[in-house]
Amino acid sequence: DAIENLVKAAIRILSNRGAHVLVVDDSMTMREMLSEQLLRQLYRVTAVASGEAALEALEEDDDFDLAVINYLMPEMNGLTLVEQIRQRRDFDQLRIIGMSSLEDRSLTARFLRAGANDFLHQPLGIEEFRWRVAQNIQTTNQVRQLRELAARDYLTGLYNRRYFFDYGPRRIALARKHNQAQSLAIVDIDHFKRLNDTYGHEIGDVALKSVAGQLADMCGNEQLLARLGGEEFGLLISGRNFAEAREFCERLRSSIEQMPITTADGELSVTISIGLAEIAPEEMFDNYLNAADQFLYMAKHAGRNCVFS
Ligand code: GH3
Ligand code: MG
Ligand code: MG
Ligand code: MG
Repeated sequence: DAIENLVKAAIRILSNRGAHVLVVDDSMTMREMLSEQLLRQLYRVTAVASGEAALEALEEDDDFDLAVINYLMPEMNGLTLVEQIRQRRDFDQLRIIGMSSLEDRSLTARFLRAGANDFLHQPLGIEEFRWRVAQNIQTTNQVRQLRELAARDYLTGLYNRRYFFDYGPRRIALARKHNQAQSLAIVDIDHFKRLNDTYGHEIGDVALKSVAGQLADMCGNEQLLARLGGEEFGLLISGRNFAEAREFCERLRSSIEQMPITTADGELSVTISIGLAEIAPEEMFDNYLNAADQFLYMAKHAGRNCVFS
């Protein structure tokens, strides 16, 4: 018994790293049975007794991968709950498995139509349950991985151009709603062609990665930083007024200038130029980019290693 408890505790600790499953069933016996089974599979489990509680749990926590939902429940039934959830989370954000002990074979189709990915008739075959859960979670993970891959630049690990153009306008709209000041910067490494010509492309890549890493460290998660192409980066700065954004760009510039880049050929350093445009209300994303680009052009003509706005 002691050993079994120890094993259970260990499983619980380990399970904190696994996928997160929401169990919705008004029967406590079922909740316990399903939870135990899921914990054995090393998932994290949140079990609730009603549709209302399920919606609350989803509201609080956006890291759920799968919901297992019973049909017959006193207040809100499972079908309605699935419809409600689908208004908030789409197929690749959250998988849903419906289940019921009713004989009614039409439930499968009704659950699928409402937005469930799968349906199981009770009494459950435990092996079947395990595999359905595992496969649904595997699918969410794969979709997530693909999304992440599609959003990232291979060389630097930063977000890529596609993500910047997809997500940038949405971020601007969101910050506008919250009345947050925003600006857009384009950062470009100076004389990068010369560096490549002098030291070779491989060392050029090392320098590019170092600059990207330093920019990412300084920008943190609040700013949207992406590699737009070549040695050029886009940076959406939110929550700083224009003077603060300019100071921030100046800090970026100076930190890159002072950063030693270690390569197989010894240490070297690079500089960056930055064009910065303030984002006024009601204007289009492309216009800011053009404005920032023109400032960048001026910075280059002014002798590089400077910020223009
Ligand atoms: P400026 O100061 O005016 O920006 O000059 P520059 O040489 O940096 O600009 P230019 O646009 O003339 O050249 C950019 C160079 O960046 C050309 C290309 O060889 C290099 N480059 C673009 N992408 C990569 C990359 O992924 N790796 C390496 N090593 N070099 C790259
Ligand atoms: Mg250039
Ligand atoms: Mg350049
Ligand atoms: Mg360039």
